[in-house]
Amino acid sequence: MSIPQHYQRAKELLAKHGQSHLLRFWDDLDDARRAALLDDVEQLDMELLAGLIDSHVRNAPPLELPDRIRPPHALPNEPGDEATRQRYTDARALGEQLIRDGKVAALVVAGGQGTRLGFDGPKGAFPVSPLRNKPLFQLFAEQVRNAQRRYGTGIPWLIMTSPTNDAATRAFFAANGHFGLSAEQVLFFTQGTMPAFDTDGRILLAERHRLALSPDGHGGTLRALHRSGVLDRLADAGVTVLSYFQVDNPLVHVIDPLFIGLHAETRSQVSSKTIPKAGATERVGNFCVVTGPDGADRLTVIEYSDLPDELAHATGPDGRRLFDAGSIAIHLFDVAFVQALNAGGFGLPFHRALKKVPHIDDAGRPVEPAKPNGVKLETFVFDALPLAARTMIYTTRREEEFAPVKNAEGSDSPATARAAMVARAARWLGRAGVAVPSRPDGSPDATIEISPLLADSAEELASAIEPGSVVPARGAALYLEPQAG
Ligand code: UD2
Repeated sequence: MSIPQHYQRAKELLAKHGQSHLLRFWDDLDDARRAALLDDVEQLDMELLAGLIDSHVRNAPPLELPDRIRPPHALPNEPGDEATRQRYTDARALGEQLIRDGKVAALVVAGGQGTRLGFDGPKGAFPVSPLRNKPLFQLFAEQVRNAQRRYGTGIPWLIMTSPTNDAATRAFFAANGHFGLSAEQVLFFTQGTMPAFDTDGRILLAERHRLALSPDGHGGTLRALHRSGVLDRLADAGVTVLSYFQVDNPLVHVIDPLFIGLHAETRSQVSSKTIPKAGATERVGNFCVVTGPDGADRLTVIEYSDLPDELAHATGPDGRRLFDAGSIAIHLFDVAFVQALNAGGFGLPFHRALKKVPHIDDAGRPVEPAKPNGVKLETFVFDALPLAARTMIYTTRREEEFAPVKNAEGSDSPATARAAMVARAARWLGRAGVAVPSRPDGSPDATIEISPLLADSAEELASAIEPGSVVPARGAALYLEPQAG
């Protein structure tokens, strides 16, 4: 189709939906820019958007919470009795076997824009480790390499990017030799986008020839996996489980045999890790149980902002918080489950967020808003949980697995993540019989970094080093890595 034909089609479609202003600068554009603009317009699913503009953009949709929200059952971190101890031992062995058999792939969602961190580049390129300044992507890559060596297998690693950071992410991996992984095993795929709107429901222009588009939320992962063809490729290669995590968490245990084994043993379709919340209203999702349309119990996540106060603060007879299972965005997804969702043409619900959206006004002048001016629509991956018939939650420990890098300073910042990495390294050394000097407040008085190539758990570190071989001096910097040769 020629540009004039495309233009005619776009013009009619946009007029029908009250979005003709998107072509306002057409006459000023050269051919390349016209083509780019038509490209953006053709990406829009106008039928879907028309409904959402009514329900989600002009007004905030009413919060519809399910009836009878109950706390979930989560498997404990440590087995409390002999039967559970045996169960965990067997599950770990099962998980290890699945990894060895090439059934497990890692999946990181890295499509977000990292605006809060103020870092100019893909968030995974952010240098975070306390001594070597390894970027987030390298910490994950080294865990994958270590697991491959330990289990004598290949582990595909899927990286979800967004159109904004895809090229930069690929270039970062290429420039760093894929951090020692083979280029073939690192599979990039790109998530979809949604336009940003003003509060009257008009789509915003980023430039005269570009719509203001942003990633469609991490819920887009499940569809993009399918649309990119990556999901079927993995299934053909025999992969059955995806180990899902967010790019912002340097402590995540990328390939966890116990978690994977428990997932398989319970025949779960989606499993999640949880931690006890730091406070009733901590800014993490809350795992809850609700009744599905079929009358069966379903696991769901209710965002901190949506959980009613009386539930957030509710306590049981023993005085403990009832809704205490925080979501740290670590999940296992069965490949067959994700395939079935896509075959059924599923759609996850959209969530509305009022944000600062830079754009151009009707005269083409750039607008840098000082306060939220636009509406973005996103889907969340955890909204797939209630679609699963079988789920499992395993409790992990915050200090072992959760220190997200979200803000430039203060809580959940590079400084808090680095401190958590050092504290965990010191704890692992302690478990291996190495005494680490501490400060009066109990924090380690040494800066320690353990290469994920050496160990990704306390147990592995204990078997990798001799207690007398490492002596951390007070105030020293100590980097532990595998010995060459
Ligand atoms: C998320 C969870 C929250 C808790 C917390 C743990 C939501 C809505 N809330 O909070 O419950 O589990 O994480 O850290 O998710 N991303 C994409 N594409 C997108 C949007 C996000 O890949 O379109 C990635 C992003 O790169 C990041 C992750 O998803 O790795 C989380 O995104 P966020 O920082 O927006 O989530 P946050 O902090 O609101």
